[in-house]
Amino acid sequence: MQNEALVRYKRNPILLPNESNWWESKAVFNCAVLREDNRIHMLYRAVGEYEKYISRIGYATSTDGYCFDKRKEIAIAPSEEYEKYGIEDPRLVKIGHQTFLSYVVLSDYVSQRPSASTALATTTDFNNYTRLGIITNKGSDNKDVVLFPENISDGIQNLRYLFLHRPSTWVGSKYGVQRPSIWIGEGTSLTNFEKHTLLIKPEQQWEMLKVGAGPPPIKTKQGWLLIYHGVDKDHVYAAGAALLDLNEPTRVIARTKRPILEPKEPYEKNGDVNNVVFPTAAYVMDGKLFVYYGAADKVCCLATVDLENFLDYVLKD
Ligand code: BMA
Repeated sequence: MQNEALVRYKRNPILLPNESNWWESKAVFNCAVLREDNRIHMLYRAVGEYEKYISRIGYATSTDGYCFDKRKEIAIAPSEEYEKYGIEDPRLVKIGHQTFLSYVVLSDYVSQRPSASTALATTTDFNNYTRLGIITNKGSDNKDVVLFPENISDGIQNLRYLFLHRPSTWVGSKYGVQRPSIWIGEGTSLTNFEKHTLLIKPEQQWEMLKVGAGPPPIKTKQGWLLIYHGVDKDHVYAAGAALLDLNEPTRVIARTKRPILEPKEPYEKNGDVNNVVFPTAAYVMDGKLFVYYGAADKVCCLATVDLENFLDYVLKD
């Protein structure tokens, strides 16, 4: 396999800011995508000014996964006190028949200083969204929260809900990790995760500063496929991948040593935040893995790869 495991779509970026639509005039990036039958739904983060830098969420739809049509109106605007400074980086997942959206909120929910938490909402039609509130622990400065698309049985008791999260304040000897890392949370309901296990911490140079989950994990024969981002000492954001045990996802089976994607193209190197590839959505269609990522906090992009080849690569790297 070549240097990077993922192959960029030739016609990237797939989504650009729209100068004539005020709320998405500056940047559209870090999208959530959900594939349902013949329709692909996308929710993306949009910025329309740099003074307050408040993010809103837009909606787009596609039939092939490459070409998306944006809806003109805002899909979700901050309305709750805890969303006061914006809603960012949505992630979509379907559990059973229900569609869930986890998203970062910036507010002074924790202190006078805006800090990050993650909230949850549901939707049945991508027009109306029911808010379920904040699901991360108070004070954990928590982003990159993704739910597993199904519950896992512990073999004895009830089904467990699982999610991945990145509590930035959970560092130091008490937590057994020196840098913000990916944790796996388990709970009996989606709004109450009581058990937390450290899953992935920085190991390679390219992820030395911190790591965070990307898209919700994808179930494959070889395990749960997790794509994540890592940040190096120069604040370059690159992507890696790991496989988690299907029955016991707290167990990491494999993990790439090298980035599967790193900033190379001009649209990844130059934008509102330079040198960023930030994967936030993925699915498999006809044996092909589609990975959507934000580039330089400015635009949405796509990279693909044959799933079987990619899984072999993750197991070998
Ligand atoms: C992270 C998040 C993302 C952003 C990335 C790179 O902390 O804020 O929304 O894309 O930084 O700036």
